[in-house]
Amino acid sequence: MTLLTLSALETLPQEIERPSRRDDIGVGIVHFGPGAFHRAHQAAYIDTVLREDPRWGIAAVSMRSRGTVAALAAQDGLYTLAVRDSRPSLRVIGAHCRFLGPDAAAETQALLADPRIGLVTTTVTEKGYCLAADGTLDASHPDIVHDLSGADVPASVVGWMVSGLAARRAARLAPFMPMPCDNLASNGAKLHAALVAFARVRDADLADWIAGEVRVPSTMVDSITPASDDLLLADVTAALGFEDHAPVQREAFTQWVIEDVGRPFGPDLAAAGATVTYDVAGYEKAKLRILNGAHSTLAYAGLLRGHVSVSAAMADADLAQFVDAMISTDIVPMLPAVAGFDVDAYRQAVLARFANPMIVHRLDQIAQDGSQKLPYRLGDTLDANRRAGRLPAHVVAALGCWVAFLMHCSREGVPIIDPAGARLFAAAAEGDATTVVDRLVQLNLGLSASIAADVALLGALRKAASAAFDGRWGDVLSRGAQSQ
Ligand code: CS2
Repeated sequence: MTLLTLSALETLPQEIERPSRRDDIGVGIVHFGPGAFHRAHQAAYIDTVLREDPRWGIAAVSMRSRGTVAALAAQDGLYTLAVRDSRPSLRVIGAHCRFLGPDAAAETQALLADPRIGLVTTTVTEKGYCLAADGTLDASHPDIVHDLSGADVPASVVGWMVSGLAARRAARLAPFMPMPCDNLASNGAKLHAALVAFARVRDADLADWIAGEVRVPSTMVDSITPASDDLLLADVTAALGFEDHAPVQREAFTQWVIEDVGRPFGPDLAAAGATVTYDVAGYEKAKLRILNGAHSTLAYAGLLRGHVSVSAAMADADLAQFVDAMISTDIVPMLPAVAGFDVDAYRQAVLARFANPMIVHRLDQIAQDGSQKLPYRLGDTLDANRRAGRLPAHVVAALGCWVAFLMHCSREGVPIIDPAGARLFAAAAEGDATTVVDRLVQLNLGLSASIAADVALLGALRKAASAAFDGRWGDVLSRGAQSQ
């Protein structure tokens, strides 16, 4: 079958939305990490922007493998976005116009130095920012050590950005605006601080320039995007009549909240549906703690209870009730109020989104990288509760499920997909749940080292992990009754 390329656009079935692709599209954005989430989310907004303003085409940079960029390049950057909802739809996106793999370092460097590039966005997952547990640059991270040793081609996104900013400064050009699009609280402030810290090791003047001249907005990104699978490929190919090797799928709901940093972002993202606001922190916290916190909880508890997908876990009434209670009892009371944001409506909407039967979002996808995700998703809620003198029993139970999940993986020989996977595997291999909790706390892995001094919390965590590991579900899921 013929591949989806520009020449296919005219013959696509009528009902498939297509890009208003013009020959004059220029590259205005460099994006690191063109995985499914980026293609389903930011790229769809940019595709809308390009209808009005052709300057903001995306150069997709993949630092590790050529797979995705090669597939996109072969299709003239076109791919299908399948919206899986009660009213499913297909849209061909055409927002990308350059495709740079690990073999294209010189081109990437040249693009970052090019003043036409206004925005450098990233979706490299939480671990991709090379941050330590306290959210600052991890100077001992192998990629940072590599980049700071003066290697020609950076391995980290922080290294890439600093090298691009250095080139801008050397040429007396304005900096580009870095824009992180991953699920980290205060992602803009964290990336900014990491860029400054990285530059400081090499060149104090450059560090000062980045501190003073470069603005990094924080963003909240949201749209449930299950990994692309064979079924999607087959569905899309059948509907298009063309072969597409880079399709993505997501729910209809999509949200992009961007911090207003007092400078234009370049593309008019607000006109394309993004929210630009001074108060991104409120949205960010609500999303990370409610949606992502509940997601991770469903992932670990759901996998332990034999479920495969989020919607299947939501069909487990005890689990669904537990997660709902966790949001209301432990999470919402610790959220700052955001003007015009109805948190209860948000809670209900999130739970309804999870139950969407059209989306098969695998729990094992969400369960990955727990040591990186949990501090933002559940840890911040835990801390806020402790500061308020409360013991958030549901959150403790959810963390106990993570520990039990690690113990099962380790004892059944199932690899733990996490940057700290080998250490987690070793920590969970032997001993009872109490011992494993204590080890993780000591290692500051997923569970904060500060818990060691919090006797009540440590005791509750040990109990929760034991109950979850033993499968005493009555105890795990009724934790709410003990909330204080
Ligand atoms: C999920 C998120 O994989 C995960 O960890 O919790 O990717 C989630 O689907 C998105 O943040 C939704 O916007």
